[in-house]
This record gives sequence, structure tokens and C-alpha cells, in this order.
Amino acid sequence: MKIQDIVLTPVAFADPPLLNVMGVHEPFALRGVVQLVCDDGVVGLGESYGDLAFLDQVRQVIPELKGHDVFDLPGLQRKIAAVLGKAVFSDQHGLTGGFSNRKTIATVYSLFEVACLDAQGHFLGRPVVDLLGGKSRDAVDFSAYLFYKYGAHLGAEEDAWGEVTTPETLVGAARTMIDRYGFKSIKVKGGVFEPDQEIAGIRALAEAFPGLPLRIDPNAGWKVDTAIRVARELDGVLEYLEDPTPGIEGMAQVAAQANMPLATNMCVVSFDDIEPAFRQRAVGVVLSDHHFWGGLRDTQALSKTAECFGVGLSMHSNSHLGISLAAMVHVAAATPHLTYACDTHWPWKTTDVIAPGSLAFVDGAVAVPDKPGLGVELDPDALARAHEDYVRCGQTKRDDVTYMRRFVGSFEPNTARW
Ligand code: GKR
Ligand code: MG
Repeated sequence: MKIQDIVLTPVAFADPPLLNVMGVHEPFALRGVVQLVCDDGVVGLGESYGDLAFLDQVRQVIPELKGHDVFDLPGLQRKIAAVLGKAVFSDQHGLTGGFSNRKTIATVYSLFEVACLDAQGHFLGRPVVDLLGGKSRDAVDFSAYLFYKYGAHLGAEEDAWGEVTTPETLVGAARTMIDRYGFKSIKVKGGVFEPDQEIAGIRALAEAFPGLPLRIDPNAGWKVDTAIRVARELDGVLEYLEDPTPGIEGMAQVAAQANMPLATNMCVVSFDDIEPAFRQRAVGVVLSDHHFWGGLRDTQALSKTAECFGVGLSMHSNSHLGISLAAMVHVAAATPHLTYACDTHWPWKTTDVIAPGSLAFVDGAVAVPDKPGLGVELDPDALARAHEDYVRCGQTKRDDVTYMRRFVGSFEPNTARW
């Protein structure tokens, strides 16, 4: 089944002012949506980053992929690698670690791999999970993903979540999210306030939600000694401690002193990182992310590799829409070793580009769609609106730092500040 045409649509959707080590989320998050129009009118969908650096690479490969057979994934990868050559794009979409040529190719390939798998599923009348080997679970668990946040964007009214800057408001946001979605574990984005304040936030959650697994992720915002201290103070409280400090060596030093596993989506972000990180026992959990690990099948390869080394698997997220959520659900369902509840930014958005109804959170989990392909349909009007928002907002990359400086003029990103 051949690709006849490829439509790439950059989109933007409203995003609250969520805080992290780089600053604060801008009013819109960007994504790129691809439609592979194939023989017999079959359309395969894919979703990934929407920053210009990424879209430019995708635009370069598009002409080479027309006429390609969607069942020939190795050929697809070869064509993309040939066009991109030695290209390396740097992260303009948010805190996913270092970049390399391998990761660049894997990221561009992933967008098309997912769309090809969607098209294959439509052609065969089978859900993507079946093309990945079949379901290990009927529904995929997700974690509540809490952020400290400002109450409003610059010049805007307070949003429905309000300001979250204290342990009390953090617990309030967790309660709202858990009431709405039924999540059974909680992740907190840290690295924003002094570590003691963030420790107090975790303790408040532990008290308010006894028994719920908790995680904190300061995106490498702490020095090794601080990370070791936090690990000691939160011993017995955290399920895992995510990216407490920069780099594989630093993580290994913390891991040697911490009782809970360390997790990462920053120091193990490509197959090249596995050998040094696993040899040094720097991490106990890798957060997979098909968007930059080379698609759904390479996520499964990562899983097998991690399993062989006794390393657990969870899943990372960036701000995303429904096509990505569907892909996350299919691959997680087809990956038995992925036993931790996955991250998702889903609760923070208010619009989408897919028709409602195919993905729903029940008890913190999303049932694996059983319709052909990814099991989601584009809503053409919603896509058009999201594209208009993209054009209107004028953002071409994610830049939390510059936006933060409009709130706090002297702001500097937290690269292990504490
Ligand atoms: O959305 O601000 C954010 C997150 O900090 C995101 O950029 C990270 O990549 O969620 C991610 C993480 O787990 O590090
Ligand atoms: Mg992380």
C-alpha cells in the first residue's frame, strides 16, 4: 500500500502557565500532525513536535516518501536517514535530554512510523496493538502529572486550576485531577522551588493520598549532594526519583546512595546512552517516549533491552494531543515490561484535533482502542482551528525561558541550581 500524498499541519493549543526548570509554559503548545494519504483513500495519522527545527527536518524528507510502501518500515528509515545525513537538531520542544544524529533520525522516523502503522491497521482492519504483537493489557495506567504553576498567563484571567505554588494548592490540584481522571499514582514536576519546599509538597501528597505511588522530577535541577539528601528525606515515600541531577555520572553517584530507583528521560535518551548508563547503574527506570526513541517498535526494543538489565520501564510525555495519546496507549499495551503508570500532559489541555469519544480515562487508565489502526479519527474543523491558532500565536519553538523573563526579569534556567 503506497503513500500517495503527505499533509503536514503545524498546530497550536492553549497550555496553562506550568513551571519547570526552564521557566514557564507559553500560552500555546505546538505540535505537528501528519496525514499519510495512501491507496484506496486510507489515511495514516501521526503526531509529534511542532517546533520549526523539527518541522524543517520533516519537510525535507516528505518528497522522498511519496510512493513508499507503508509496510516497508526499514526502507522508510533508510530513506529518512539518507535525507537527513549528519543532521542534528537541538531540543526546542522541551527537556528531553541531549541530541545526536541518531536521535534526530529516530525522532523524524517515529512520526512516519506511527502514521504507517495507523495506515497498515486500517488496511488490515486491525488495531495497532495487534501489529505490535498483541495486547498485554486491556487498559493502560497513567499517572496524575502535577505542575507548580502561575494562576494566569500574562494579561489573561486566572485559569480554572488557579495558582499552585504551595503544598496545600498542590494537594488541591491533585485532588481535582484524581477526581476527574481516577489516577492511582502522582508525579510532580519539580526543580522550581527550593528543594525543602518541594519535599514538603511530596510529604503533603503522601499524607493526603496514603498509599498512592509518588514521583518527583526536578529535570536535573539539583546538585549531586542535594539529590542524595532529597533521596534520603523521601526514602519510603517515593516510588522513583526522576532525573534528580544532570548526566549519567551524577545520576550514578546519587543512585549509589538512594534506596529508591532513579528514573530518567534526560540522561538515557537514545540507544547510545544505554551501555554507559546501565554499566554504571545510573538508573533503575527508563522513561520511554516513542516520539524520540524511534517509534513504537523501537520502544519495544528499548523495553527488551531494559528488561535484560533489570531496568524498569515507564513512559515520558510532553504536551500532546490525542493522536500521540493513542500511540502511547497502543505501544504501552503491547509492551509487557512497561509496568509503571505512564506520564501524560492530557489534563492540562482543553482542545484536541481528534473527534471526541475514542479515548477516555477511567480509573486513571485508557482502554486500548479496538478499532483499526490507532483507533482515532481527525476532526478536520478542529485541525483547521488548531492550525489557525498556530499561525496566529506566532510561536515557532518552545521557549519557557524567555517567557519566564517576562514574569521575573532576572530569571535564569535551573541547571542544578541547588
Ligand atoms: O512539560 O514542562 C514540561 C515538562 O517538564 C517536560 O518538558 C518534560 O520533558 O515532562 C517531561 C519530563 O518528564 O521531564
Ligand atoms: Mg522527566
